[in-house]
Amino acid sequence: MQKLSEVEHIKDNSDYLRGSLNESLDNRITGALFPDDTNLIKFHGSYQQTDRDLDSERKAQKLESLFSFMIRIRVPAGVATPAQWLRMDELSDQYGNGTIKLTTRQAFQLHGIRKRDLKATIRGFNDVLLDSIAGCGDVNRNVMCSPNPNESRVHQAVFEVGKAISDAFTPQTTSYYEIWLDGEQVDETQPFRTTKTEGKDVEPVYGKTYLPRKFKIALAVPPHNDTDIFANDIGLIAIQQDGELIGFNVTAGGGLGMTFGMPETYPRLGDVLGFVSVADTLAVCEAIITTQRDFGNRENRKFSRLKYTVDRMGLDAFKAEVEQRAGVAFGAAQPYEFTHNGDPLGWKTTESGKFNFTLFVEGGRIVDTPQYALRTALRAIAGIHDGDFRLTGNQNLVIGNISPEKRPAIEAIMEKYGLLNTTFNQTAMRQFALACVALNTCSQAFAEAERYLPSLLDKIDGILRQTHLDREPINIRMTGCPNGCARPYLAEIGLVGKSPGYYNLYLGGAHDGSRLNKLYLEMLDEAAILRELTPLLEAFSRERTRGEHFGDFVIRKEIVAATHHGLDFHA
Ligand code: SRM
Ligand code: SF4
Repeated sequence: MQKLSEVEHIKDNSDYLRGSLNESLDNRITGALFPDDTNLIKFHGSYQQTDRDLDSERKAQKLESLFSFMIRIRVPAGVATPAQWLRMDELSDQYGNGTIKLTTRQAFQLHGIRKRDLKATIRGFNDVLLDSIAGCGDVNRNVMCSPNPNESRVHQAVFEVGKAISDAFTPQTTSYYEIWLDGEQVDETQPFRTTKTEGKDVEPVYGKTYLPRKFKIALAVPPHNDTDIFANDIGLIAIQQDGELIGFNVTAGGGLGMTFGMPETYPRLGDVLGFVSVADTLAVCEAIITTQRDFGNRENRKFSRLKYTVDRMGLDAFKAEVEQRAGVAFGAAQPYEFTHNGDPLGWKTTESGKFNFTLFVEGGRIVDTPQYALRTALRAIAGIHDGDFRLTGNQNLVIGNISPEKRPAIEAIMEKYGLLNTTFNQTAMRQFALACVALNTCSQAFAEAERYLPSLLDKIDGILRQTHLDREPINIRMTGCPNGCARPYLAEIGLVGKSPGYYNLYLGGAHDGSRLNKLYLEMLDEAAILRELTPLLEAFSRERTRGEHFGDFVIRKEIVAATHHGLDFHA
């Protein structure tokens, strides 16, 4: 019998995620919630945070920390309408810190919202049919999908499967509507469905204690691994025949978080279980989710992710359990090839003769600065756009489905505000770079990431130009802690914050996201990072074989050993 963790008791006693959230929200004495509710609000898509830049100053003045909330708004498969974009833009000013964050899982985040404004903010995006249920918490999160659904018929079909998965595994509790919108589900046009039986909430898939831990699903259409499917609890690799989607190779057990000093925790790539048809996909996903629900560790949250369940059960036993629950036998995995895990930037024509423009967004942050009025530009585009917006899994933005009639006007706005210049005139490494939020809002951050990486890249750009590697797409990713939110362990160059100003350097990830990297050196400051990277990049430029990627080069040269499984990550 497992000794359940504290969070399990909080979920169990919460009456389907209500807890005392209403009382917490009404309490005017503090800007914070009651402690248990800080856990429950995650399931509603929000985190209580403090402004870490101000924490010590406020403490010195014996003031309460400056509490505010981050809200993560789900955007299934990353597709948003211009009206939704405009509303996010408006809410970020009205209640947030004037910025919108495009996350590494194709969602929106608003930061800096005061407790008193939470309801108004949620109402604000509910009006345009967006919600934040399951943005965070021990449930299936925002489902990721290759962000160009209209690029081909297969993309469109994969997008439909992604939507169906998202709908099937959205929590069904009425508490979200009750707490934030003062009622139960208003009508069936609302963003997600709720279920009651005999007047009581039910969660047909999750049960009242939901999953042991967060759960993530992504779909990808080869050759683009732009959703980094191997980092997900479930990954679905689209398999096509004669231009039609026939099914998916299913992966299970991916996840990247680890804790420094605890080698029993490790990043792990999903294993390919086998092939399933489109018709069986939902049943197989449900079987994986319920296997994790019933077999996952509910005692110690450090070991609760599916990756540890798979390694504890053994892959064969896990697969057999899934097949038995789904009533589906996996077929042999079908051949596929990924070539990269970044976003191809710039213009693309869709099969129906419209246009997609993938815009580079540094750190995924939509903000106006004196030099670059990105938020203003996108507001202007949303005001006239007749297509949609697709958030990518690499913190970029596709202005999608632009009609030939609208393209000149949209292009003129992009030209006026410098969007074309930012997208095209960068080193390829910067275009591929990812950085997590880290300071000043993330409670877990040991070091800077999003606020610092651009200035580090300014210096690395110099080395790239000298070594003629400025057009070489080497992927670099930085996080402020080992949790892995910018997927640094899948990067060719991974930098993971250890303490303020110091990073561990990981090398040897595959360019297509199919191999983890390995720790090369610990506790490097900026000078040391540049000192270490310079000779490696020089050697790469001189000695690489034709078409060889940097991640493969450092392994061939035995600078680091290849990591074949999460269990070897620390070896
Ligand atoms: Fe993450 C926790 C931000 C993608 C692994 N993540 C957090 C929190 C909520 C910090 C916290 O627990 O207090 C961060 C909020 C910071 C802030 O101020 O906004 C945070 N994670 C993010 C985002 C916004 C990073 C970004 O810059 O884009 C991404 C939001 C995605 C979304 O829309 O849902 C984000 N996080 C990821 C990913 C990447 C992915 O899913 O592809 C990972 C690695 C994959 C994985 O899940 O293993 C990731 N985040 C974590 C973990 C480690 C989980 C683990 O198994 O150990 C934590 C900490 C935790 O869960 O205890 C975490
Ligand atoms: Fe915060 Fe760490 Fe995630 Fe970065 S990787 S957002 S520092 S939890």
